Amino acid sequence: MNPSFFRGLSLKAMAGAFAALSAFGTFASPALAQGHGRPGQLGMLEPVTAIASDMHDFHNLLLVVITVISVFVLALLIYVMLRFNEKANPNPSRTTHSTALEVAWTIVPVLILVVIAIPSFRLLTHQLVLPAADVTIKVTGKQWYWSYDYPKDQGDFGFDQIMKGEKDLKPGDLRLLSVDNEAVVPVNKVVRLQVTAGDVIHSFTIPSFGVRIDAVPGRLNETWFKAEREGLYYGQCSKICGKDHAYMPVAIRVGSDQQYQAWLAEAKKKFAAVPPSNEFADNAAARQ
Ligand SMILES: [Cu+2]
Repeated sequence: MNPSFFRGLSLKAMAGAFAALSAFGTFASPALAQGHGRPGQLGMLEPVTAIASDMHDFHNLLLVVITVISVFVLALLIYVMLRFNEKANPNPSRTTHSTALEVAWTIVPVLILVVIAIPSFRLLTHQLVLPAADVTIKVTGKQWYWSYDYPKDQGDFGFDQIMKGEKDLKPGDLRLLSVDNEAVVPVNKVVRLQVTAGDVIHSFTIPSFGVRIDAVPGRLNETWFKAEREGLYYGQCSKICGKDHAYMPVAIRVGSDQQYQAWLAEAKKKFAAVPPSNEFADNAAARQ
């Protein structure tokens, strides 16, 4: 499905109209855009891909739906307590069936679920149908770090990404998030991620991209993202994988084409001595 069609539909308008209702509004101001959380921050990290912003719109739509339902049920409960308690209503009605009411309380929830299902399945399709990729990267989760492999057309090298310890932190670094080797990708390009694991199940997650996919030993999972803004984006392993689960952050820098090419040239030399830890899987084979 055409992504602009996907984004253009009324979901955004509906969610936007009700965003004021959202106590955890995700419409952060652009000045606060960054790929990691701030102290005291409410809500989610600012999205930098179409999928991530669609996810936030969907979240806001659901927030409206559940708020309206909860308020409605609460109002009904209060009304019943006040209007039909023993004192106010000493002679209760003997009614046991109301066809109209029963039809209504079946149809209305079905319609609500349909309203939720349409954008939900559209979003899932958008995530699961991979567009033609400009860059493919393989990511391998290990206890307790990530390895990246860039295939032949990108220079044929691989490296490990390990969290910086407290004593290695420099000014500007983030505790528990900064790493020794950031992975770099180009802005506004479709990046296909092939994700697997070398030991136990991990989960590769970058909230700003709307990306979260399990890294499973012996299985190659695929996902994609197209980051629309340059910056340094962080994530963390999101599947309990062992004692250092909390210490295997993900750090991906989105740069311009020139920055990406410059980094590739440098990385090719820097990581030449380190042979790729995993053979790059053939994509066609992986899809079968
Ligand atoms: Cu992990």
